[in-house]
Amino acid sequence: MTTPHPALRLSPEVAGALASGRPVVALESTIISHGMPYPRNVEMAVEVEGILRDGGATPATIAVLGGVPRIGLERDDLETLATHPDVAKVSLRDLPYVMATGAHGATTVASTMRLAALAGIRVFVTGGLGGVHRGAETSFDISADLTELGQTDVAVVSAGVKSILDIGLTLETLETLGVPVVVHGSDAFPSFYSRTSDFTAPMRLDSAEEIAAMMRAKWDLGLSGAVSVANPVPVADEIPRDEIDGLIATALGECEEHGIHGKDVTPFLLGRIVELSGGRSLETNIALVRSNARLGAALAVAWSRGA
Ligand code: PSU
Ligand code: MN
Repeated sequence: MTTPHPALRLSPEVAGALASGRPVVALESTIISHGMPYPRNVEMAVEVEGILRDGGATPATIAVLGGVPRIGLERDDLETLATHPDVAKVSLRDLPYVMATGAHGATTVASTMRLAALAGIRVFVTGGLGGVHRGAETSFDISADLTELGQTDVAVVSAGVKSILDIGLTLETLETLGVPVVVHGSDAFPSFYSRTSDFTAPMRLDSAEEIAAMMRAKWDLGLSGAVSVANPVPVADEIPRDEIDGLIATALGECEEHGIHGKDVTPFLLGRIVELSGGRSLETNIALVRSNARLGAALAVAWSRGA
């Protein structure tokens, strides 16, 4: 096992599970603080930890609290992340700042991946990845999630890439960065709210065991970086593309009108899509995180069997 980096504070439960080689799954916290409204955000966070436990894995929600990177949180910590007015959205470059200033920070996919890897965790469950934004040819808005996927050895389970982003350019960038993109149980690349997109699955595997074998093959060869696992939203919870695309277009237009840019773009768009859909997109978002947690637990179990 990897010795956790000394700057991290692991909960006793997570430390114990890692030390004895039991399955552990990392969870991000930006989805709590900046991705969903209260109280659904904290309810989701607690529920997803329960799903991981039921699936045989120890949950390790990751955030920076009072300047300390924490791996594995208590209920009170989740409540703080869900309600505190000054929780920064912390991507990789923000980590040193929140640590030096003793602030609270909710970690994105990029920073959660890095902290998970520093703790020795290899499986991470989230909702949606950041990527190349539409119009990136002029805005240069490309999420640091992508560069981190290119360099840190963690399997990241998501529901694909939403069409607030340029899905095609995001997939091209992942290819350039050497990140395998494997779709679980489907021939289509999923677009978060919907099971399909205009793109086919770059790779397909139908079981957690096969995905774990791919992780092992990649890292045994010394190929660094993530394995991106895209898990399509369950059929019953999907919002058809023609319905969600109109709402996304409206939200994107408003984003431009208000001159919103940088790290505020994704939270703004997610919040507006929840409002414009009358709350339906939030229910879909929660359903897909639940489904990702079920797959992530199975993947962590398969990984720890062979590790
Ligand atoms: N997509 C979602 N919900 C989220 C995010 C993305 O459906 O909460 C968050 C994740 O934490 C992701 C981050 O890592 O937004 C990407 O932000 P940016 O585009 O600023 O890098
Ligand atoms: Mn950005």
